[in-house]
Amino acid sequence: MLMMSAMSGPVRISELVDHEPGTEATVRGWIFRTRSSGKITFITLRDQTGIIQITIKKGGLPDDEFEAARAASIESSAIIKGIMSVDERAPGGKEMRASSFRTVGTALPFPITEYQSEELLLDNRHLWVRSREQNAIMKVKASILEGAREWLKENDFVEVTPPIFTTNACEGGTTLFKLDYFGRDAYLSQSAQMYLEALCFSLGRVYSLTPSFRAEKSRTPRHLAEYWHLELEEAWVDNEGNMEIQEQLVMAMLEKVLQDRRDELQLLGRDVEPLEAVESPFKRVTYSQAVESLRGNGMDICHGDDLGTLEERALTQGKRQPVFITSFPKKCKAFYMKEDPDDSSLYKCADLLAPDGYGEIIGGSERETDHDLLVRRMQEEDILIEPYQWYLDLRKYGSVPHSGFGLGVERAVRWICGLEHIRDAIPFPRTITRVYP
Ligand code: NSS
Repeated sequence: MLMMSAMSGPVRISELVDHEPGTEATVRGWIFRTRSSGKITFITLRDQTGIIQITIKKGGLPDDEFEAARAASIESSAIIKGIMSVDERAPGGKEMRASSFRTVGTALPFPITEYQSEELLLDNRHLWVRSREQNAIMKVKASILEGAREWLKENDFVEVTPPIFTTNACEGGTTLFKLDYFGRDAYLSQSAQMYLEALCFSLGRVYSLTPSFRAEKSRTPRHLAEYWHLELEEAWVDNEGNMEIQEQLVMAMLEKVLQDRRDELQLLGRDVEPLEAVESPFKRVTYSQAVESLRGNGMDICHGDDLGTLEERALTQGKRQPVFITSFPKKCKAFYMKEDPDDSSLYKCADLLAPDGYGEIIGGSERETDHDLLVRRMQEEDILIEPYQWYLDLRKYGSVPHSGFGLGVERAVRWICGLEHIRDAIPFPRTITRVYP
């Protein structure tokens, strides 16, 4: 890590805890809070690592700098030098007594004050991303991805880069964003899966992290129009092996966050105990069993209906562990899934639901490898064959059993951070009502 000596240049606020009282340090950041009374100004400064209280006394620094500090508004940026001292009341038990103050960028009156409507925060998202909550969520998200990438590397997955412009639907046509591609129709990708299927016959085990797009009209706390999709595809792996990979990947993500981001989870008010209690292997429950238990609890669901937000919440509310829902009836799921050899009405697939009501975070399956069966299924479902010709081709040139899945990164962030709404799991959310800023 890049280390900076206390005397030579600015240090990060988190490093100040190591500074003995009486030593000098320079910090730089943005003014989080400020309060003045006559000859003394208190500033709370924030940087990417934390906050520190700074006392600026008239006489302790040149008069023009004292005036600059007094006038500095919330979210102005500044470089401040001072002497560390102990103060029990200050956050972290230490404060700084300023000997020099320089404003770098003055802020106009900040549009976000303490109590704001959700709409105002969303309209000012470009500024709200500076908040401590957003800062913490983004750090947790980065650690989730870091934990995933480390596990993927250790397990020989190769990261690949599929396209976003496509001519075919992966998850059915109803949620596609259509666009004009040099005079032809094209769509924004819903999933990289089909391209990953092609690539896993070259590289064996592949993954991609891409934006995925869903033109869903649903206004739920777990749907975005644009989300980040972590997708894996594995040659020579069946549905059971696919679930084992999911378990390991999710555990690796959790472990990374619990190792590196406890302070952030605490700031978000997330109780870590349920996260620490998560254990693999996760329980497997068939779709039929799930529907039966929902009906037993008085829910109005018929065999053959897909599980929606309410059903998934009911299945996971009060539950401590993630659960796989397996063996969905064909009519609930996409045509590319492998038929169950023991029951041709079912697919060899699984959705992974996060505990405590958070619901689905992963959708996955073994893939159908029988060319003619796929074509027949597509005809039954009125799917045009032509745009999928290349995909069907994969079954003609040395196909092997293979499986894969997609994890909605913001769904995972929502669960791990304990967020009410998925829009807080992404810095610039795109939803049915929002595409600005
Ligand atoms: O539609 S999925 O269930 N499955 C697929 O797209 C497969 N083609 C993935 C694959 O096998 N490679 O979506 C996968 C996950 C799902 O479990 C959610 O976690 C997430 O993608 N997802 C979403 N997150 C946020 N917003 C929306 N609208 C959304 N839709 C799916």
